[in-house]
Amino acid sequence: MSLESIYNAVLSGNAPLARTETQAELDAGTPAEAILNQACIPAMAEVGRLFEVGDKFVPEMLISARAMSASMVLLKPLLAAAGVKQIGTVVVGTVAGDLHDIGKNLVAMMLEGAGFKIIDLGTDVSPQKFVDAVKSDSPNIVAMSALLTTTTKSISATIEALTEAGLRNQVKVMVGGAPVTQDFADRVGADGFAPDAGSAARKAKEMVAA
Ligand code: B1M
Repeated sequence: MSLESIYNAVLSGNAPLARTETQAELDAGTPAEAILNQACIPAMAEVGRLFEVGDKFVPEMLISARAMSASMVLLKPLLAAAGVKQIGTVVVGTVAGDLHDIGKNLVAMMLEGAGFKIIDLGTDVSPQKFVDAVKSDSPNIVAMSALLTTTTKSISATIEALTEAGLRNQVKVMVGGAPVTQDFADRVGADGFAPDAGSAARKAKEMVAA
């Protein structure tokens, strides 16, 4: 039992082992944040590196993602503190054309823990679906995640759709994901950018307070 065994379980895509090792580590008193930041996230980064150099393929990325999710089931209730006073509503989604949801789920979890009500639209969310959610749920923030260089253009398409629908002034837009930068956020006219889930929660609080 160690952070290394969780790392190895996620890296090798062994979901049952990831779950039992995570439980054992939690029982031993390791904080959920340490398991997430020192085992699960580095393992997924290594999966990505191995994919890049041709040593792992899409099905292996998928089984590693499932193993990370098995660990997340146990970490989620500990990361998102219960009973926090609600400070706003955030519509969250991974943009059109993009199926990556682990980072988006983490961001949603941290926002929930910070006191936001979360409306999670899932993955491959079209600009129209974001527009419809803003109309029906009047969120304070629309939070878009993109993991592919090619799908960052869906972020700008969604911002344009919000503008065309006359909703852009009613809602703040926060963006993030591996290929997204502060410079990109500025260029597409987003109100906020965060490089990781923890800073996304801080940024969202700043945005509603502003
Ligand atoms: Co894909 N994939 N993938 N993949 N995948 C990447 C992203 C890639 C970098 C791998 C690589 O080449 N090294 C590469 C993208 C290259 C690029 O465009 N620059 C890639 C590719 C190419 C692809 C496919 C095209 C492969 C193919 O089919 N040939 C394909 C595309 C499918 C599609 O979406 N249409 C594909 C498919 C998949 C799987 C389905 C197999 C699986 C996803 C499963 C799932 O999500 N349920 C998968 C995986 C697992 C990955 C890697 C290995 C891991 C992603 C992940 O979960 N990371 C990834 C490599 C990598 O990232 N190093 C890769 C862990 C997660 C916690 O981090 O998502 O970055 P991340 O989220 C962070 C921050 O980015 C930030 O906070 C999070 C937590 O701190 N953040 C936000 C995220 N959203 C935010 C929003 C915010 C703020 C912060 O505000 C709103």
